[in-house]
Amino acid sequence: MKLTYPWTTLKQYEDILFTFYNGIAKISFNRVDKHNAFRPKTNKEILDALEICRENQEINAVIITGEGKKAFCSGGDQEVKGSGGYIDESGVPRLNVLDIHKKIRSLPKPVIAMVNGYAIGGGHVLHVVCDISVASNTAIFGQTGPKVGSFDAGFGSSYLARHVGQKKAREIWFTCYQYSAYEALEIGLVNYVFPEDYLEKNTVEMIQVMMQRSPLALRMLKRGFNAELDGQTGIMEMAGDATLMYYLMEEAQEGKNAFLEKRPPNFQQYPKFP
Ligand code: S0N
Repeated sequence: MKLTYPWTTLKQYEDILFTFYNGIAKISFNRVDKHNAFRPKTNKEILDALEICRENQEINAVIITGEGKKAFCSGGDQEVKGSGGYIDESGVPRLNVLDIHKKIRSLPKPVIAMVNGYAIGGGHVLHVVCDISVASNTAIFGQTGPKVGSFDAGFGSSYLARHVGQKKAREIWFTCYQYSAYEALEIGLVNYVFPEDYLEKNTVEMIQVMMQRSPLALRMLKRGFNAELDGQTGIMEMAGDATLMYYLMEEAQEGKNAFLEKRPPNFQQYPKFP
């Protein structure tokens, strides 16, 4: 029997569930009849939920998962794929899953992919961009792009190669093979494999350990891990957080106070660490 927690709804959506338990937000794809494939609306809802995760002080970490027993996410909904992207209600083709990749990497809190079944295509890329991936023993991983007429040459390939190495990443994309949870574990694609019924329990317990650590330390570590791959954007994110910490120091307060008090600032009173 699946062990779960008393999650409460944070906000109602059509394509996802967005729930909360004990400092953790959970975003679940809820398109079970399509193996949790995403359409533009799904991605828009996830972007909204992730923004709430960023702003809400009670949320320390985020789980991304899929409803049902079969799929985490099977990627872009092939039924709404047009030329130029996935067609939304307005008829405009979009590739807005890329905004989710950026948002997950930018979110100053840990994001954990809890892979409960198929993580395929764009669904596979989603777990790749998360900070940590845990899988049930029933999970199946793989890309399908070159089989169905798409590819992700962004994080879906470059960051994947950082996890599993260049040769394996090319194999994953060029062949579109599918990999079991234990194969994924062996090649460094996931952090842990748990029995299906214990997936949520063990994931939450792992996050509870992270929640005992300093949030600002985790935030700066995430920035550091990202900066190396993200170039100037990654440096900007890390620099932004360095500025945040500087603002918290008396030395920075002195500059502002001196300006408001119409006096020269006295920065010499603060230590210069060697
Ligand atoms: C997952 C698979 C292997 C499972 O096979 P299984 O168990 O045999 O189940 P099925 O009978 O195939 O599926 C059950 C029902 O679910 C529907 N369904 C499954 N996947 C999708 C899907 N992606 N879109 C729409 N419907 C889906 C099935 O049709 C079936 O429904 P019924 O019962 O009514 O027939 C297998 O399902 C599979 O291979 N699925 C397709 C996986 C796939 O190719 N996904 C798309 C991959 N491409 C992307 O994700 C594109 C990513 C992308 O677009 C992108 C790239 C770069 C930059 C940006 C983007 C972007 O997305 O914006």
